Amino acid sequence: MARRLVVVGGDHTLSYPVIKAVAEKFGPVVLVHFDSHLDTFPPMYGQHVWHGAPFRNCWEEGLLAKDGSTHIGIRATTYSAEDFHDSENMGIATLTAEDVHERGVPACVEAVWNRWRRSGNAPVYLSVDIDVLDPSVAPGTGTPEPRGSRNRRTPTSGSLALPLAALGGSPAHGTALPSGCLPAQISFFCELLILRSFPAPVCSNF
Ligand SMILES: [Mn+2]
Repeated sequence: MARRLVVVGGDHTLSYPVIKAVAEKFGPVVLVHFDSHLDTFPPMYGQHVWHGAPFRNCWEEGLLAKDGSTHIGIRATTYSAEDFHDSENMGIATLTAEDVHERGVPACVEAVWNRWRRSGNAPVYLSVDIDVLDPSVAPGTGTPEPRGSRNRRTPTSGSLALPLAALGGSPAHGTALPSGCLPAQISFFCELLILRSFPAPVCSNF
């Protein structure tokens, strides 16, 4: 039976120590990363560890599998022309929000799955940043980005409805925190991935 670790809460800085702990036990992880931002950015104001850099921190320490990781839902402005290039060099492919919209969820799941297979059964770290959703349905975040996913999909079963209901942003940044039904499209996406049963630890950071 697959071993699973679920981490709820915190900002993305948290993914760095969690992946470090997982990779030390199970080996380098494949990242399945839902976010409007890459979060592979270089140091900001001299700060090496910050919420925009967890996956760079991991890559620098060899905690990510050399290939097979994917960002999903990316649409935010980047800081430099090098940002996508950097991320690609870390072995992480990008499905933008536009890609998901144009190609559809099942095709994107297939792409993520096929990329994971290239890793040779690496453990999977699945991370969902609330700002992957459109701020019209999930405004409670410090880094809202327009043109995100809304509420177009209905989950096919309830298996992920509970953890996703716990999704929350920053109360200081909005009063209308997402309810359990709003992250439905991500739920659908995650379910398709998890129901295919990655034969390896799946770690989630919502
Ligand atoms: Mn983000």
